[in-house]
Amino acid sequence: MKSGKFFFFLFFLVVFLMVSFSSAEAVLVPSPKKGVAGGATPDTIPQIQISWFYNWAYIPGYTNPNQWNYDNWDPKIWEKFVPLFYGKSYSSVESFMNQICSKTDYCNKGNYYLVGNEPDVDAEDKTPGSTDPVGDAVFRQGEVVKRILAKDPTAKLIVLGLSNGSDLNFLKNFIIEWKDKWAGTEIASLPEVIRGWHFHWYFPNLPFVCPTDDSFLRRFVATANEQLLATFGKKIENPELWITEFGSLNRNATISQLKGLMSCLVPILENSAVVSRYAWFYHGCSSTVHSYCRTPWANYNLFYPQPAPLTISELGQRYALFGLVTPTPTPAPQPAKLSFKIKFQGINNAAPSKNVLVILKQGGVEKYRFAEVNVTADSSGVYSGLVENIAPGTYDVFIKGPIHLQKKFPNVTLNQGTNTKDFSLIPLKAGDFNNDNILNINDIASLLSYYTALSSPVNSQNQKFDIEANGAIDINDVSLVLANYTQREVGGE
Ligand SMILES: [Ca+2]
Ligand SMILES: [Ca+2]
Repeated sequence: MKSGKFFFFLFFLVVFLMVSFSSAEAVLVPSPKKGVAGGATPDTIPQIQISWFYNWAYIPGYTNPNQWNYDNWDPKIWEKFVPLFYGKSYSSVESFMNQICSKTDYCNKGNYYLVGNEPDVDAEDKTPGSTDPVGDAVFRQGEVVKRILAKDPTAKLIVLGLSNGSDLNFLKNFIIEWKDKWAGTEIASLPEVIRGWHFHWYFPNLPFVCPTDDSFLRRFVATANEQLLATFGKKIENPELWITEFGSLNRNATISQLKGLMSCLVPILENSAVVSRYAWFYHGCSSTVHSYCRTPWANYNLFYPQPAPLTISELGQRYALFGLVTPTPTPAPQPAKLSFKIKFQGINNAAPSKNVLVILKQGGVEKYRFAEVNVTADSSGVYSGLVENIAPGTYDVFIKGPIHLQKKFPNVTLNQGTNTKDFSLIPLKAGDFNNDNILNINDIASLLSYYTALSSPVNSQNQKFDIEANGAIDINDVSLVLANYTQREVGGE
């Protein structure tokens, strides 16, 4: 082989090996922490490989950035979206919540809401010229929190949204002033009302100096808990920290520098034990509407600013490769078991075991039929049995004894694993000797044919007519059945 051909061969061999090795690896998925600030869509989410996004409370695509409108939202978006409420927009939170709760499945599911966006920055959440931004934030974010909780008491609230996590005085004063401002109200105890904090982490100066660890982030969380403890006497257990914007808005930064910043920050955020989520700023959007979109895309957008459909930028392609993890296999749902107790009319002792029929229905449709379920009695005649391998859910349970009419136990919820249900309060009615689930003259006639003496000893022929299982066919057996025979035909349930 000439050397030229050999290298050609070697080249293809290497390519072949790379392809085979990479295809053998498990497909990676975005970590649950990884997100983006901005209006992601079902089209752009898989391109940048994110698990969540938020967008300052208006619709993706920014057709009208000042209006909430979830009418046209793909329901899938709610698996990734977290609403954010500006403090300054607190008066419209109620109508926003009405839309979320009436048009989506997000409400009252223990989902997250972000509160506040840069209360320390003029024209963001800070009124320009305000002399008391902390007091303003305490008041406005408190008003937001109250309105969210009024519609969704299960809401997990992530508050504050400072533009810079090094402003620990703002954080401390926010906690102190919250106590003064909201004392005696339903949101008085800040550590019990919120789940955690969010802030932004920006690197404005070139060249970027990459932090070596997450100490900056841990300091914020530790300071928050120290101040909560000092002010309220309690802290938040495992408080969440969301970095709701990170990156650089330096317009002189090259793509290469921004990629470098990304390469440095994403692993720190991903590996930090105190960080719950992070979101790169900025997703990218239509060039015609939002001011962010009109800046040169190379600064920080993950998608070129242009009308939809958006095209992923070089930076977006880079972000897609970060923060990927091996998917944790979702455990197969464990089936349900139903361990039940049941009582048969007439039996109050440790009578012999029986085989019963157990049927499970949903909406009148039979889902499971267990033809011969062995049940055994305790000393007071309460029988126990078990049926297994049932998909968790809510069922109507029907149980029929060999000589007892079928009984319905409605709306029995079965969860994964063993479910213990006591159906023994009302016994199954005796007397269906031919096991057709109807008590009628045929059953009465056959019983009477064996009731030939005041007390006939039980043998293999007549045993089933000894309802009480006391060893004899007697007046007690007959009177039980006759008492049940209230009409021409008594059917099981
Ligand atoms: Ca019958
Ligand atoms: Ca008897």
